[in-house]
Amino acid sequence: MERQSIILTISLMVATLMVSLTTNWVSFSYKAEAQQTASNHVVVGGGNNTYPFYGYSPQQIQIKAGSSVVWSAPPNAPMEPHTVTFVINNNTMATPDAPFAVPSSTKFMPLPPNANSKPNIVPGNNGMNTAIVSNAMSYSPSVVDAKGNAKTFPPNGNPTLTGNEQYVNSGWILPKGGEQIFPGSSSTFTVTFSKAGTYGYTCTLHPWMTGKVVVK
Ligand SMILES: [Cu+2]
Repeated sequence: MERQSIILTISLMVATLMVSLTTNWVSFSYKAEAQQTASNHVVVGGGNNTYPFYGYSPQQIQIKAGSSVVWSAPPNAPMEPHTVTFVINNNTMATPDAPFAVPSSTKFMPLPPNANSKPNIVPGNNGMNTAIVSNAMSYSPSVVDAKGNAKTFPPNGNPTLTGNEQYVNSGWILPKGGEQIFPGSSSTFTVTFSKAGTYGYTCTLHPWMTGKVVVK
């Protein structure tokens, strides 16, 4: 064999070995990552301050009827709030800010006093003014039942989704410690699914974030 072709053969062997090592390493690290999340656990958000992650991982999860899914914000993630919000009836979608009608006699007082703040009030019908305020149904753990009754509940309320609800919202989910900065928020949210079906959910703050729970 000529010297050049020997060098070429050796180079090819080294290249093949490197490709094979790299492939094994990639599949090994992928498996290691996949094993980090339990089958009923979904990570909400994450990343770092330079590259925050806007999403749920895994994006789709499959469970058995009667079991629960736990969502949580990873520790050390940016203090960026997210929600896990099931909007079964599209009319119940809650925006972060919403208009409310108040009697014209009602005055809004700034808190703290003398703060540089002013409610956004526009004239409405029938002697009512309209104030634009933050919407508790978007920020807080809340549910709209089958009859349309809306109520908020404390963080970690662990609601059960029977399939008849129109709207179920986790409220703000933040990394541990976030509840001190944003009272009423939580680092985890658990929902029990009693009935088979496919349940899509979204984040009220970032509507492009979507996930799915398949209950068999
Ligand atoms: Cu979000």
